[in-house]
Amino acid sequence: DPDPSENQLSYKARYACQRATPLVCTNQGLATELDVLRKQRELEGEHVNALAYERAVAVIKAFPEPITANNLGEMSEVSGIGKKTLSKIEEYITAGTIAESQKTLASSRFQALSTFNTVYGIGPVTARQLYDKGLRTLEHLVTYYDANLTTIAGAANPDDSNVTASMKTNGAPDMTIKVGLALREDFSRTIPRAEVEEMHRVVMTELEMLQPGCISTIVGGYRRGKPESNDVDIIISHPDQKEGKQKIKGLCTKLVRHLYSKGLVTHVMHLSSFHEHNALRTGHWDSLEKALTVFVLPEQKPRIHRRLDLIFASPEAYWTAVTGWTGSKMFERDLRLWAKEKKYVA
Ligand code: DCP
Ligand code: MG
Repeated sequence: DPDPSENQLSYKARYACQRATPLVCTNQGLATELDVLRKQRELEGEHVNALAYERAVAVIKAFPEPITANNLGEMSEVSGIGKKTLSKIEEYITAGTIAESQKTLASSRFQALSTFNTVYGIGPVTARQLYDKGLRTLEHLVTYYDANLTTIAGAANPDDSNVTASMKTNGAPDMTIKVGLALREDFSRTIPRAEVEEMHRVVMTELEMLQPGCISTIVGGYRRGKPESNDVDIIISHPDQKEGKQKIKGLCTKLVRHLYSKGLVTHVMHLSSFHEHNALRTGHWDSLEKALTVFVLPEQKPRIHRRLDLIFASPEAYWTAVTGWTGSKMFERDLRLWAKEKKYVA
C-alpha cells in the first residue's frame, strides 16, 4: 500500500517535486547570492558544480523560515546541501554577503558572458566562443552578426531550410542569434498574464479555422503562477481518442505557415515536422512536433515581439506533455529521478 505521508509536501523532501515552491521566498537574499555562483559555474561549463548550487538554491527557496545560525543544522539535513555550500551559507549569515559572489559579479568576464547569455540563442558555449574572439558588449555582437531589424526582415521564415534543420545542429544557428540580438529589447520585456492569455486566444482562434476542436493548455512559468513570463508556451492536442493523432499530424507546420502569412508570427527559429522527430530524440528535446517562434498581437500599439513556443501532442501524450512543459527545470529533473526511484520508468 502506498504510504500516504509520501504524498505530503515537505521542505525536507529530497526531490523538488515533493516540495512546495513558493513564488516569494523568505531567504531571497541568500538564494540570489548563491545563484550568482550557480550562474558562474554554468557559464564556465562546470555542469556538476552548477547543478549542486542549483539544488541548494531550490532547497533554500522551499525552506519556510529565515535561515539563521540556530536552524542551520536543520538545513544540513536536507538533501542537496553539501559541506561547501553550507560554508557559503554560514558566511552569508555572519557577513550578510558571500565574498566569492561579490568578486564574481565584479569580474568583467562574468559580466560579458552573462550579458551574452541574455540574448535568445546564445548559450554558455557560444558566449565563451564570442568572448574568446575579443567581443565584450552587446554592441560588439550586433556588429559581429550584422543584426538589425533590416537584416532579419523576411529571414527565419517557415520555408527557411535553416529553420527546419535547426534541430540537427548542436546549438542555435546564427540566424536565431541574429533575431535574438535584433529583437533583444522586446524580448527583455516580460509578458503580463493578461497578454499571455490574449496571445493564447488569438492562436487558438486561428487554429480553430484549420482544425476545429483542438484543446490546449498554457504551460511554462504561466502555469506555475508567475505574474510575468519571458515567453509563452502552449501545448496543443485534439481530444478525439480515435482520430486525434491523425488530426494533429503536420498541424504544427500548417499553423505556423498560417500565422506567418497573417503577420502574427514574424520569425520562426525552429520548426520540427512529424517524420523527422523520432530519429532526432536527443538531449532535452522531446519527440513532439514543435515550433519556436516570434509572435506579435494584431492590434497592439506599440507592437512588441514576443517569444511563442507551440508544442503539439497526440491525445495520449497530452497530459504528460503539459506536466513536462510546466517546469520548473529543477521540478522536471527531480520528477524524472523520483519516477526512476519509484520504478515508474526504466
Ligand atoms: N524546460 C525543461 N528543461 C529545460 C528548459 C525548459 O524541462 N532545460 C521545461 C520546463 C519549463 C518549460 O520547459 O517550464 C518552458 O521553458 P521556459 O524556458 O519557457 O521557462 P519558463 O516558462 O519556466 O519561464 P519563462 O518563460 O517565464 O522564462
Ligand atoms: Mg516559458
